[in-house]
Amino acid sequence: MTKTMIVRSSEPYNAEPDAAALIAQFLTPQSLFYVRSHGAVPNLPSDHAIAIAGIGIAARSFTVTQLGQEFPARTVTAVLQCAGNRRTDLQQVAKTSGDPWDVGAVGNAEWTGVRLADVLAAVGAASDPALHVGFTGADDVDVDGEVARYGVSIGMDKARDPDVILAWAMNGEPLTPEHGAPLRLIVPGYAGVRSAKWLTRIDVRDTPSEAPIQARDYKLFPASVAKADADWGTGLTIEAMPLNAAICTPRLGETLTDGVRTIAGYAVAYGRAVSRVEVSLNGGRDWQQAGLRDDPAAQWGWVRWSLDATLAKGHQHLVVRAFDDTGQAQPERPDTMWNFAGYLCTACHHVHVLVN
Ligand SMILES: Nc1nc2c(c(=O)[nH]1)N[C@H]1C(S)=C(S)[C@@H](COP(=O)(O)O)O[C@H]1N2
Ligand SMILES: [Mo]
Repeated sequence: MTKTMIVRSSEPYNAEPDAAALIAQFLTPQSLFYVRSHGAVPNLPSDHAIAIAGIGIAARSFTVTQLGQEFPARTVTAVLQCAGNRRTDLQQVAKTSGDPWDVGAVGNAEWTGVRLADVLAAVGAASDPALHVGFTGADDVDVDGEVARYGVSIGMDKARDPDVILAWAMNGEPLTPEHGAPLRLIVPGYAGVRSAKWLTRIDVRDTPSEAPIQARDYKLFPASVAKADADWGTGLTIEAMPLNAAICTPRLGETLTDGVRTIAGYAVAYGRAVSRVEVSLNGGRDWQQAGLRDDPAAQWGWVRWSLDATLAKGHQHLVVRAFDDTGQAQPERPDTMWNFAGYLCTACHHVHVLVN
């Protein structure tokens, strides 16, 4: 790993890039792409076979090579973001569980593989929207003391979306072991947790996955619920991701010299366009429109934005807010969205700096 990665946990290895390095390019290189693994990285051979089985289908297994031979290749540009991205903003409100991610548990990559829909059709899976498609990884993970294989599921409608892919490459290079080699799922628009790495098994089911990652983790509860009281069946299963934006430069607590400074970051609206991004230099009283560096209509990708602003001396309170194409902006303050697991911090991002 390069020294631009900031390690949030060494075992399992979890790391995010330096925020300025993250937005230096549209496609995030694998070496700068955050790593979020719940257990040890398994070492799978490149000819490892993935089994597909379940309701109404002719069970089969495919190696990555076979998938590439039997189905057309598909490349999708999509953001992958951990539901815990920006958790530190919620941890400033009150303690939460989970790794202290800053703004870097997100990346934008070009993923290549085959459509999950094509593979499901080839084994005869029904298109019934009441069905679920489960995914099992090769890694064992510990969820509150219960150790089990990594397992998640998505609904059949999403599974049949032509942009959901079984991917073997990222930005034109084979996946590295930490990003899921030889094959992972990519579910554009959904929280990173659904994009299972190190796939070993796909199964068509009539219920969501019962694996602890699906059943008792990545659920959103109101602020009034403590972890000890959580009724896992009632929490919101985090799937489709909401509008988010963050300032990547300057960083919280940075000291800058006065004059014209570039304020820059990313915005992501998942399936919607980012209609505008605004920056405030005075804690949210007045707003200026930032320039968008990337195509704001790219369906699953992110938009990097920047604003050259004149900063006066003293403590300055910078804020960013994005709007999507429904005209909706991010909530103003993180304290309105605190939850015990620190998920989905999508509040306007506030960064305090000292200018002298
Ligand atoms: N098998 C497996 N898949 C997994 C995980 C994992 O721990 N094991 N972590 C998930 C989570 S929570 C996220 S945010 C993304 C992170 O993908 P990355 O490490 O390639 O950035 O992978 C998801 N897929
Ligand atoms: Mo995640």
